Amino acid sequence: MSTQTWKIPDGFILGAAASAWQTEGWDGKRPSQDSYLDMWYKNAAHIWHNGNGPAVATDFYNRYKEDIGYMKEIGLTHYRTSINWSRFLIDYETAEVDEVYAGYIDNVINELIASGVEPMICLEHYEIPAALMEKYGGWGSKHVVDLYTAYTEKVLQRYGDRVKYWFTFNEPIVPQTRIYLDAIRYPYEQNTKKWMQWNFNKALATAKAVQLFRAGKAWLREDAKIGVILNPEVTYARSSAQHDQKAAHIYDLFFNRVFLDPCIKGGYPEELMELLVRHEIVFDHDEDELDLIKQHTVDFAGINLYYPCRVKAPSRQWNDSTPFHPAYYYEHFELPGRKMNPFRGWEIYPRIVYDMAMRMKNEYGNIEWLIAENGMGVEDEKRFKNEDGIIQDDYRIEFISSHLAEAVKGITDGSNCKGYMLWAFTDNVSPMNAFKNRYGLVEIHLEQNRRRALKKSAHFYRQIIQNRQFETELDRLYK
Ligand code: BGP
Repeated sequence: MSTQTWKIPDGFILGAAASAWQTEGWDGKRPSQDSYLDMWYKNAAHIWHNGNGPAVATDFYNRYKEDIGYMKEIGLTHYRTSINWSRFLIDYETAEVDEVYAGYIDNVINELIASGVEPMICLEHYEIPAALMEKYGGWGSKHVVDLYTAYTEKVLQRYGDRVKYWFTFNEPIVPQTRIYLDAIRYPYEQNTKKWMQWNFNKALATAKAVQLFRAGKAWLREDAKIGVILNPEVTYARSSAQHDQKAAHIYDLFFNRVFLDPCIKGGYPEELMELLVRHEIVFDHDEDELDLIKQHTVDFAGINLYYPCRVKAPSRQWNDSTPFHPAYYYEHFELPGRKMNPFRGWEIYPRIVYDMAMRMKNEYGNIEWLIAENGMGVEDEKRFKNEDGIIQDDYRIEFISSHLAEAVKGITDGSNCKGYMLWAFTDNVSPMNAFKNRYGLVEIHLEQNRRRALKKSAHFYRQIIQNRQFETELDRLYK
């Protein structure tokens, strides 16, 4: 079989990602420090795979030195995780810091740097304090935006001297889409207007964090940058027909441009605003807030890319008594013959990376960006073990190489893509699918006290990082 060799540009980041709540576990956490995720898990543990959840997770809180040792062994250039807002503070109103947890974050950052792995820190990966959900309705409240800004200030003051890459949120659209659009997460309320308010308030919180960042340069490394991690779904219409194109266009406005535009361009698309007016879901805002968003766009963007989104014009009748949902304008479409990851139910289509690269170049001012997550979750990986007990995850190796190849193509064609972060470094806890689909370069043995073991993909990743090149099989490329 013929192969193609891909060269990785100098300075290109090759790292891995995770988050606080998906790895740390609750050891040492005070009873008053539940996050939204902790509250959801406590209220509905029965829907979490085999009852696993954030309570122990990977026990990174106690085992970070061991894990960072593996990062060093693999040679990761960067590791991205989050700070758990709900644990970082003792009092969310006064932003009083929990010195024990803050000391642990100090240790993690220092250990990473000492191991030659550059930390990237995200300020919110769904870890809003449960108390703020209960008291103020979470991100629906402008007061919560201010509390987040006060938390951000404490974090930047404390770690700004050592961390170059900062992110305001990971996938800010996701919690409210699951909670208020689809109503599949606690507290199970379908409310499209609240969904839109959360979207706006998180864009506003990003702008406020950027404002603080620019004003607080004294605490920061000279080369520090602040960005946001978004998960725009690369959206393809079923056909070239106008009705299908319209479905894709509107999907893109509601689910992608709703964050891409305010965070990168500083404002909302007019067409989106018209749709919000038409369906009576305009968010509560004033001119000063819009101006703040306009003046404080991010330095760079993290983009999480897993699967393509395919849509077609809706064929069903909308029931008049059903409140508005963007699905009024589209239906999902399954491409016949598509390649699937059946465990996660996501189509595999590496071309999304190239198409996103071109979009960032052509529509978003060729802003600096990186693939902040990409990876493949597979169930029951034990069946792929060889006689030495090492998981032979060739499917993951193929997944990584085919997506990375599309990134290299995008760079060749002028996109400002600066790196690739694999999801995830170790197996970890997914929302509800906790430890079901395994994503890691490093296996976590749940039955053996969470013992760690490198998978075949970890060795492959180490080689890519060392050699700065890799190969793909030509006939597997996506045209
Ligand atoms: C992203 C999240 C991650 C991670 C990943 C894999 O959306 O940022 O936190 O969970 O998806 O998805 P899942 O865990 O649902 O399989």
